[in-house]
Amino acid sequence: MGKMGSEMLIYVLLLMAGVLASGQSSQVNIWPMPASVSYGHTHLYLTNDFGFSSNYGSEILKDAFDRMLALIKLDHVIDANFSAFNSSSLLQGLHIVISSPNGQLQYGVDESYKLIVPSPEKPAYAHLEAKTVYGALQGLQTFSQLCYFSVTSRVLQIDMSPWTIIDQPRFSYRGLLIDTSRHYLPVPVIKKVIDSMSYAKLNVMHWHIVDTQSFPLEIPSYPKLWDGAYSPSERYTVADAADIVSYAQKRGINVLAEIDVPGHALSWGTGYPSLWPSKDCQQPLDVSNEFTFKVIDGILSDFSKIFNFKFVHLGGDEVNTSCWTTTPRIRNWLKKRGMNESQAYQYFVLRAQNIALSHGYEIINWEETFNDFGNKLSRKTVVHNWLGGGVAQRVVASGLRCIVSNQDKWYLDHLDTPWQEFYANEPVTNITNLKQQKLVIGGEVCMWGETVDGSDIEQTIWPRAAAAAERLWTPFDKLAKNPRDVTGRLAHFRCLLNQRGVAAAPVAGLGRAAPEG
Ligand code: CP6
Repeated sequence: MGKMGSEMLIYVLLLMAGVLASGQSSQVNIWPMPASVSYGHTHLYLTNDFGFSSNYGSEILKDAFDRMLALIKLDHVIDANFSAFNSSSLLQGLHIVISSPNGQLQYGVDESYKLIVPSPEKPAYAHLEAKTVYGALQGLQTFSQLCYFSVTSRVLQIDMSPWTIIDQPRFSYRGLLIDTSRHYLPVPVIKKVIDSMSYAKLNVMHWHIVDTQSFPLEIPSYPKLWDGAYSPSERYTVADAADIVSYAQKRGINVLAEIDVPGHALSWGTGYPSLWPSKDCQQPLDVSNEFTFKVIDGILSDFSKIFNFKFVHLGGDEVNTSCWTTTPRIRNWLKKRGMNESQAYQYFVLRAQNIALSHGYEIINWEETFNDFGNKLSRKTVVHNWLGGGVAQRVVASGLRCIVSNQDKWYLDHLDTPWQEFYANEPVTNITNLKQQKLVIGGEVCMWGETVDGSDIEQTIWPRAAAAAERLWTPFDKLAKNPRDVTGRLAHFRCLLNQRGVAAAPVAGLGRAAPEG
C-alpha cells in the first residue's frame, strides 16, 4: 500500500470512529426506501404517554398503532425521570388523517401515505396522512423504523428530524409464497411470517396450501380431502384459515389461496381415490371424471367463504399427463373426444378457470398454461412466471397481466442465490412499452417447503426476501444500481428483524459469496 493509500485508510477509520462515537449515523435506515425522503439533524424524544389521534375511528388502526409502539419499545424500561422530558425536544403523539376511509383491503388498494415528523420548535406532533387505513399501516411501519430505544437517553428517540416522507408502492402485488404441503407449518409460524412480511411492506401471502405430499386444509364440501394430511394434528380447520386471513388483513396483507391442478394433487386421492387415474398411477387428477370438477367446484365454493382476495391461484404447472394415456379408461375417454394429452391439459385448466370465475374469482396460473395455450386463457388470468426465459415480456405483449417469480433469482429454497441477486432482479426487464409495463402487477418470492419447516423458515426467508421487497416497493430511480450500495441499510433492517424476534440470517449468510467489485 502506497503512502496515499495508508493516509486514506487512516482517514476512513477516523471517520468511522467518529460516527460510532456519536452514537448515530446520518444515514437513512428505512427499508424499503420510501419514494421521497427529506430529513434534518435534530433529536426528538417520545413522551411516556406518546399516543395517537385520528379523524377516523378504526379498530385496525388502533391495534396497528399499539403494535407499532410495542415494536419500538421492545420491552425496554423507559426512564420516567429522563431530564429532557422538560425540554422542547419532545414528540407528544401522532395525528393520523385518513381521507377516504371506506376502502376494504383488496388488490390495488391505495397504500400511499405522507409522514411528517416536526423539528423541535414546531408543534410537537407527528402527522401521518393517508387515503386509506392500509396506507396508514405502511406509514406506521415507516414511523417505527425512525424510532428506537436509545441507551444514552433511556427513552424512545428519533434522530435526524424534521422528516418529510412521501411514499407509495411501485407495484401493487408484492408477494411471498409459503408451502404447507411439503411440511406442515403451525398457525403461530404462519402468523409470525405475516408479521415479518408487514415489516418489509410485502402485501400478499401466497398460501400454497396443498400439493402431492399432504392436504392439510378442511374442506366442508368434501370432508375426506384432509384425510390426505400428514396426521390428525397437522391440519387447518376452516376457522384456522379464516383466522389467518383476518390476521393478515389487519396487517394490510391479502391471502392468495392456491389449489395446484391437475398436477401436484396426489394427496387429494387419499380421501377420494376415484380422483386418481388409478391406484398405481395417481396423478394428475383424472380429467375424464366429472367428480374431479365437482370437487374443484366444492373447494372453490368453500374458498369463496374464507379467502376474499379477488384472485385464486389454480396452479397448472409441471403436469405430466402420462397417467392419462397409460390408463385404458382415460385413454378411451380421450379417444372418444378426439383429444390428445395436451388438449386434455388445456381442457382441464380452462374448465377449472371457469369454475373459479363462477365463484367470482379472477385467476392466477403458473406460466406453463400460458406457454402452452396462452391465447385460450381467460382474460381475467394473471400469468405467474417461475421458469427463466423472460415469459413476462410475451405475457404483457399478449395483453395479460403477469407476476414475476423467476426461479433463478426469487426462489428462497435456492440457498445459493445471494441477496444481491434478489435485489437486482428487475420485473420489467426488456419491457419498454409503458402500457405493457403496467401489466406486470408485481412479483413474489417463493419459499417452497420441501427443505424448510417451522424450525428454519424465518432465516431462510430473511433477509433475502427484504431485498426483493425493496425492488417491489421503491421507485425504480431510487433503487441502488449496485446492490453493494445498500448493504449497510439492509444489515440494519435485518438487525431490526432480530430485535423484533424474527430469526433473520446474517446478510453475509445464505448465498454464494457475491463477486467482488
Ligand atoms: N411445487 C410446485 C414446487 C415447484 C413448483 N410447483 C418448484 C419447482 C422447481 C423448483 C422449486 C419449486 N416445488 N407445486 C413450480 C412452480 Cl426449483
